[in-house]
Amino acid sequence: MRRNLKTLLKYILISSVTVVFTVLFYRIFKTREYLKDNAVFIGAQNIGIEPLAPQEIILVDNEKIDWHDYGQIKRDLKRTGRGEQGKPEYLSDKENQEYDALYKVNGFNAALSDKIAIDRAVPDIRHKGCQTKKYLKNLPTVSVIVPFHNEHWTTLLRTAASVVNRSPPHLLKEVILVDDFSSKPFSKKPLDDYLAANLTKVRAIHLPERSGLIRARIAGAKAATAEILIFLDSHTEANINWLPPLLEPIAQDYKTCVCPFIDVIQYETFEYRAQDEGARGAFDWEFFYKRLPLLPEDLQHPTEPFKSPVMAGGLFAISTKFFWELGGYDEGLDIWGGEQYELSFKIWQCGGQMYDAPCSRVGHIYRKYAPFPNPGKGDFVGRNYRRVAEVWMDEYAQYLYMRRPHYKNLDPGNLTKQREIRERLQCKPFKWFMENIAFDLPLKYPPVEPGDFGVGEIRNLAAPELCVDSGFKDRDQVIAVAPCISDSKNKLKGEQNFTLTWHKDLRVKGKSICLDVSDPNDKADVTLYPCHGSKGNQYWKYDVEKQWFLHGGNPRCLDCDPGQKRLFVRSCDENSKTQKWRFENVNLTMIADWENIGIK
Ligand code: UD2
Ligand code: MN
Repeated sequence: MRRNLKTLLKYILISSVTVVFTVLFYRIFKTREYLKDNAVFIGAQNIGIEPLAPQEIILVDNEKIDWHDYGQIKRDLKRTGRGEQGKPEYLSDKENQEYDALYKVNGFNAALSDKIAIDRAVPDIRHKGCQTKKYLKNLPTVSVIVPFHNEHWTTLLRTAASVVNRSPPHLLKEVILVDDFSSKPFSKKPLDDYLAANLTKVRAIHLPERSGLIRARIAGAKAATAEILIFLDSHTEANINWLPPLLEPIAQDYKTCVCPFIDVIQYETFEYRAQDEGARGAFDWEFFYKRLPLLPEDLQHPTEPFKSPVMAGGLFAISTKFFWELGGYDEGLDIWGGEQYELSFKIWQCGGQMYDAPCSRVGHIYRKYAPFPNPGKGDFVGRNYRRVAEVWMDEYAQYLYMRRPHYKNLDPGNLTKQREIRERLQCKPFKWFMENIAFDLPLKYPPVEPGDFGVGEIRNLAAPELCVDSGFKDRDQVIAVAPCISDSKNKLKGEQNFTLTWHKDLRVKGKSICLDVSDPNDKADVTLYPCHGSKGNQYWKYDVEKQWFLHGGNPRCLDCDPGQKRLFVRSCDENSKTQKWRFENVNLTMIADWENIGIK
């Protein structure tokens, strides 16, 4: 009996020990697997792969910390002087002598830049929620790459200094300035010497020939040694705590590209301010960079990264691994332009994703004009666009060619390598990108422009001798009604031809000046203003049944006072005859399809 009990106890003991060990082994094994999958980016080598208690490691992996450098923030706040805190600054009369010469070669007020400290403080204009946001404790290391061609020396150095001063030192491995065959004297030895003496993490690579910004970035990326590549323009300023929000999404999934919010450094005064509250990157069918509104779900989480169809181009973070898996940039892209679309399309179509991170902000000088002469390369922008369109855009390329027929005659060069990349990575069709990522782009930028909803004179029903007349006026001027020209035998003067375009604005025919109402009060004046093709003050809808011209989202009706010849908008009234208008030619089919054309 006793023996039996003893055997039973022994048996229980052995089995429980086995169970405990199996569970423990399984957990260690799983953790190792987890670490292996993420090892490249969570820096597993730093935290040690031999876990004592596996649960703790997982905790460490997901641990988030406050990355703010409060010492630096405090020092910055105390700074006073010219252009400090991103305040607008001006040159004195005496200093003005250099203004013109430096403006001409830079396209911005470089003389003023020289009066502002290289390490000036910029204002913290992030969303308030960013101040308390925490990010993963284990973040990957960074190489910052800055291509430059004839950048002015103080804006270049300010770019480098802002990165060094506002990045956690153990994350920032190096800053590589890639000198794209600049001819300004400072770009050579003086720059190297300055960096060696003052900014030791920063070095310059001098390219032996003009390579253009795309190949300059590739050269920088080849020299880079960190896990993440961050590209910046050479006239930027990194803002408070800019790095962690860019890195965390990549640490979580290496096939992710993250862009900061790009703030505006005003080209005249160097004032630092926000561009807007954020938007998704897009393009029109001439390949001008455009922006689409945030989606409702994005607006709900103002400090969270949101998906963006295309990047602006100059400022973004990407893992070194993913960048090279994608084949880097197309080396056939020359000088400037198109690479932002190439990389964006590639990222999305080939299994990656792209985000904008609202809590990471970097200022950029948008030049007043591009000061660099064409380096004798003809229409390099057109050729670049053609390369990108041919490789990535499938049947959608035609919409570009429709607007720029001469692209069809440009020789894009050899595309074999690029097509191979698309094939090898089994990238999705452009149609997939348009339907899933840039799904709202065609509403604002239709591949084929719809016609007009209506065109012609706008005649009042209560006073049928009167028509809306813009009177050859210009921006901000109030317009009225006047005797209809078409009735007159002796050729009255007036401007009474209008188009209700697919943009849902009412334009003076043949001009890009629109009927605009900004006053919210009753009987508000109608003025003229350059068409901006977006909702609000310039939105007009024609109601065929009621013969109303409805203005704005909270509609009021176009109305007039025939006695005073005044034109205005006021609340719609079914019984008012002065609110009824006959629009000369309306496209009834298009009007019936109102909701599906242009903006909603
Ligand atoms: C935008 C992008 C820019 C790039 C460009 C399209 C932003 C803020 N800027 O124009 O990064 O994507 O669209 O290609 O998103 N550079 C060279 N070699 C050259 C020409 C330029 O190194 O032959 C440098 C230049 O000094 C600068 C960078 O490339 O650092 C971008 O050029 P940019 O500032 O003239 O372009 P930007 O901002 O007008
Ligand atoms: Mn730039």
